[in-house]
Amino acid sequence: MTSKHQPPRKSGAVEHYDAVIIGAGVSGMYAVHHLREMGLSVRVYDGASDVGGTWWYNRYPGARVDGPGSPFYCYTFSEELMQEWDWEETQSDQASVLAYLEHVADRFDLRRDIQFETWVQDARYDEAAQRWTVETSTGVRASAQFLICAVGALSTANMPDIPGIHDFAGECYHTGRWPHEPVSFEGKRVAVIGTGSSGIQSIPEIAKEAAHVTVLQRTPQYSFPARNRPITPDEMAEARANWDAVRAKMNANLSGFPFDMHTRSALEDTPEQRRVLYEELWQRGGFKFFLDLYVDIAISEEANRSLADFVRDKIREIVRDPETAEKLMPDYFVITKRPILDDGYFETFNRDNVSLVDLREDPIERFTPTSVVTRTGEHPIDMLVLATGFDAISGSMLRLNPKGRGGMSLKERWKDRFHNYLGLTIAGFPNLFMIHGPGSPGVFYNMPLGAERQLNWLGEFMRHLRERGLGAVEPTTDSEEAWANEVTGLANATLFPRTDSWWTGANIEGKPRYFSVYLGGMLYYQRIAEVAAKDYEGFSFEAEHRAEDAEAS
Ligand code: NA7
Repeated sequence: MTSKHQPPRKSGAVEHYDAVIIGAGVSGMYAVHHLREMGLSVRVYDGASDVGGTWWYNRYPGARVDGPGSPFYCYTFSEELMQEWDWEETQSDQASVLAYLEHVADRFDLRRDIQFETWVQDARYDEAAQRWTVETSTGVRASAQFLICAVGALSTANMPDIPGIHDFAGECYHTGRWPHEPVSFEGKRVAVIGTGSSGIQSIPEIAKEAAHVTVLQRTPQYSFPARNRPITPDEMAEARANWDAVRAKMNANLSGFPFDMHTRSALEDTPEQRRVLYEELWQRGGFKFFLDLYVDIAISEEANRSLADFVRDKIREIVRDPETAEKLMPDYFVITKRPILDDGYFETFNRDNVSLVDLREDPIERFTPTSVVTRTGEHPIDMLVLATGFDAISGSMLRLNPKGRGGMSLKERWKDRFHNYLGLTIAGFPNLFMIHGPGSPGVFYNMPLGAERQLNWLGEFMRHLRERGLGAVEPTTDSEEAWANEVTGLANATLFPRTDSWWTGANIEGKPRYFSVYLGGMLYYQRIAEVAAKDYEGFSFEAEHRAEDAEAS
């Protein structure tokens, strides 16, 4: 299918732009808008057939925003956009978020600079020309001074390598690659591998329709009630009326949402007082649970244990069969895997058509064309749902595998560690910029707002280069090392690195194991502003090559 939005392009021709942007998700969309406003010529390539990125791909049943939610998971760059868009629920479903992004694309006429159904197959830096050349799956080639990688932190699907999985003859879907056509579970025996957000959101929905659901669980999860509800017209009107103040609060808040920050330690309260707070937050539900918690839940083992015990008690209370409840019992620090919001997940195990296999004691041995075989027996199935997550944060950059100075590939450069400076740039890869890459606050921050803030900073950086006749910029390896120490120092002050999670890369075999997210949240934007104020400290610059120099070399 050729995208309806695109004029035909001539195969083999080289097109010239100021910036090539890879990805038309939340970040890439703002990149087009912002850089175009600055007067740059831009071109975006995306493999999907429309905008939305992660929200275009993740169409599985039950997919919803599971962060602090609407109306604050949104762009902030346009007052009019906020005034005209009505969010309907606190935890917007995938279709609503995608409808919003489609509206943004229409409103700001973004699609005219986006080429869909086009994968960037190769991106190479040309040292003489100080430009990037990209080759695409449609044969179009482009050259640009700047390469913006808006490739998504959760977009490279993790496909489990289990003996016989390719022989399975029934329907098989990864949640992050869900079909656009309706999927029917009616009368089917469905196995779901994975109990992260995608599994926990989809399992209750699948169970409502399927004949039987077998949940194949490798790690039990702490999950919290989403308590999704309609946003009232009054709430929407209030957010609009106070938009300037709301936006200021979002920018000042550690995680980018308009809420007050809490400073109380769990250890200042008695166990009874803690339980009262946890119960109140549990009943209210939503992601605000985590924002209104004690400040040291992810820092102090004792504080953490108090919440972990509370959630374990809730699981025992909800799940009627004690054996199943024990299998669902997480035994690591709570919230050190990405917190999950659910709509009746634990209750689903009280249904007659749902069973749980604990893969730690009963691992999958293989698939046959009609079943999954675990150590203790065979489970005949008609459908397999892979809710197995992503090669997160760094995975999509590695899939792109750009080649920098001297043809060095990113896979080579990132063999042992995801070297970067400010989560934005990589030594040896001049003029390449990452949005939500490793070393940035990315997935620990309100992502649309984070993309805006990174891109606003980058826009100024590009202006700085152009005004001074600078052709190329990259960080020094010393500044990369100092940044890595800063990122690791923040992480090591918490319990996060002590749990296996996609934040640490532990979900992907052979991946370097360390916590690669900058945990300072909003402080990051102060840090990058300081770097800019010090004449872009930590970077090395190259003057623009004159055309005749480039030709001679
Ligand atoms: P996650 O959170 O990475 O969850 C993936 C799940 O799949 C998790 O339970 C994994 O167990 C499990 N998994 C992965 N590979 C296997 C194999 N080979 N065998 C058995 N189980 C496996 O991905 P999601 O898509 O749910 O969520 C990603 C983010 O999207 C989410 O955090 C939100 O930010 C939105 P594990 O825990 O690794 O033992």
